[in-house]
Parts: sequence; structure tokens; C-alpha cells
Amino acid sequence: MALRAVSRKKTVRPRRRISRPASRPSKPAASARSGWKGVILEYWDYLPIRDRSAVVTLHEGHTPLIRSVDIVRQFPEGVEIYFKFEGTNPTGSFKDRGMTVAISRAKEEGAKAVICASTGNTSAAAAAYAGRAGMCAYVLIPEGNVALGKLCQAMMHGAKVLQIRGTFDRALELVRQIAKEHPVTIVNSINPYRLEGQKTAAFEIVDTLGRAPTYHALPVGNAGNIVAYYRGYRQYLKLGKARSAPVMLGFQAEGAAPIVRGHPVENPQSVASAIRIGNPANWQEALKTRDESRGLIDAVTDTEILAAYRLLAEREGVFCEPASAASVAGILKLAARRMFKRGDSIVCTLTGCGLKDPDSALSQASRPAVIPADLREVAAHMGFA
Ligand code: AN7
Repeated sequence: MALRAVSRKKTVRPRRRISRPASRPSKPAASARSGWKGVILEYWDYLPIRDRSAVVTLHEGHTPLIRSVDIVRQFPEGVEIYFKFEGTNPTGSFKDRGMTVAISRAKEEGAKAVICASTGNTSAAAAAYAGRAGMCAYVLIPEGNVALGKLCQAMMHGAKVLQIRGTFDRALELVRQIAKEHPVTIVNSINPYRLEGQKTAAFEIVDTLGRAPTYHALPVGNAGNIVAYYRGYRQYLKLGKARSAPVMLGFQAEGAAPIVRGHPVENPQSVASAIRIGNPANWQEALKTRDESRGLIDAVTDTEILAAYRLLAEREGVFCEPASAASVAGILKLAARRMFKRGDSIVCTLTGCGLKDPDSALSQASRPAVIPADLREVAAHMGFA
């Protein structure tokens, strides 16, 4: 391939580039060709990047806001529910929004290496964007507790992956110490540029709906995203682009619910490995967000999470990862307590793609039957006996 391209180049005269056959449609301008440009260029005025040449983007953002057709039936008449499906981002989670800003900023500042602790998705995003920026990415993950797809991503994007025998919280402590002593930039959500990028999801929701929803529900792990969304909504309110900001509803997993309990959890447990976090970095900010928005942070059980996970896949056509389903499990729990009424709109963030965690998916369904390659057998198994 490469050789052919080189030899052909020699024979091509420069003039041919100019005179194109009239029948061929002329190429659109560069800006039209690139379509959605990624969150930094699309929301340039609201983000802390000033050097265009430093922008590292995979065209993240612009994710679908999908209206519920089935789950909404468990709510009172006249309630609207939407899923902000972040699984369509380039690395399959909402982390891309923050990572494009954190990595672009690190590039502006001349960083050569970045580091993060992760339950999986941050490591996948850090690895991809750092790789693209020509930086080295180090990721510390809790051994055996990261979903398979996420581990594959970090490895394929060329990160230096270190599995520690400890929790995510311990990994984050180590990351903070390493970054104090060595020339590496932290790209966890304690990096302020991460949350700046993540707030763009709130912008997109208002831009799409033409208003802010009444409620916004999302899973809570390190508690960065809930803070970022509210910041985005508040900024649009201030700018007059929305007339209200939503009540924020955060949901932790029952076995990993430090904010709900009011104290750190030593050994957090949940089927939702992404939010198995016992000492959230953005704890205080999350409490402020909860209180200012007159919202709440509650816990949902693994059973509730898995029920929502299956409902979303089977009845809504949206395959998210277990942690993402905590947002829907949460509003179903609140609906049972009659929290919502006619005219309310609820947006649930589905933070990551279901393909990231094949083991959780396989554990939820029975394996397909294996049958002879025979017409009658197939028909019989289909129920057309
Ligand atoms: C799918 O990747 O913390 O409350 O290290 O992957 O902003 O932490 C992931 C968190 C929700 C929680 N849903 O968001 C990491 C990491 C998914 C996630 C959360 C995460 P925050």
C-alpha cells in the first residue's frame, strides 16, 4: 500500500489537483466536512482552552438524548423521561468529555505524561487521548475489579497499566503522591479541567430540549459528574439559555454508598464495578450540589441496578453498563414513593456502553441453546412446531 502510494505520487503532476472533472461534486469546506467538532471546539467560549493547536479531540460529545418508551409507563401520566446515552462517545463513556479538556490543557502546558487511578472508564479515556497526544499514560487499577472491555481499551491504547492489590481509593491516594514527586499530570476528576469538559453534557441537553429538565438523575462514584452537570446547568441559567436548573438526583450502589452513609466505606462492593468507590474525591462538592439543587443522593441495591440494566436493554433498546443503570434504578425507586407528577421531565445519564462489561451481561441471561443445523429443529425451537 505505502509503496504504491509513493510511486504514484511521482507521476502525478501538480496541475491535476486543480482541474477536476466537472461531474465530480466539489468538496465541501473543511469545517462542513468535519461535522461535529468535539466538545472543546463546539463549546469554545465556555471552556478553559486558548490554544487551538493544542486541542486533542476524538469528536466526543453530541450523544443521543433518547426518549423512554417503556420505563416511562411506571410513572404517572404526563411525565417525560429521557436517557442521555454517553455510551456512544469514542471510548464508550462520558469520561471522553472531560479527558479531551484535561489532555488538551496538559498539552498546552507541555506535559509529557499523565496518570490516573480508575475503576476502568477513566483509564480507557486517558489511554486513548494521551496516545493521540503523544503522551505516556500511566493507569493504576484495582486488581480483578475492572470490567474486561475497559482493561482491553487501556492496553490497546498503549497505557502503562499497573494493577494494584487494593481498592480504587488506595490507587487514587498513590496517584496523588506520585504526582507530587514526579513529572506526571493527574487526569482524575480532581483535575479541574475534567469537570469543565463534563459539564458540556448539560449544555447539550438544554440545547436539545430547549429547556432544562425538572430532574436530572445519575450514578455517583467519585461524584465528579453530578457536580459537573450542575455546573453546566447553572452556567446556562446564568447566561439566560435556560430558565431553571434541575433538581439533581445521585445514586450510589448500596455496598458502596459513603455519601449516603456519611462515612467512607473501607471495602466497597457492587456488581457495578465502575462505582465501587468508598471515599469519593468530590464528596464535599457533591453535597453542595445536592443541597443547592434541593436534590438527594440515595442508594440502590445490586438487584435494583440489574433489573434496570435488563429493562433498558430489553425494552428500551439501550445497552449500558451496570453502573449507568443506577440512575434508572434510582428514579424507579423514587417513583414507587410517588415523587414525580404530571409535567415533570427527568433526564437519566447512562454513563457508559454495555459492551464494556461482557461478564456482567453474560451473567444476566441464559446461554443460547445449541441445536442441530436442521430446518425442523430450528422451527421447533422458534415455537413453530
Ligand atoms: C460508567 O473510571 O471513577 O461520580 O475511574 O465509569 O463522576 O465518578 C468511573 C466512574 C458512573 C461515576 N458511571 O462517575 C473511573 C471512574 C460509570 C463510571 C461513574 C463512573 P463519578
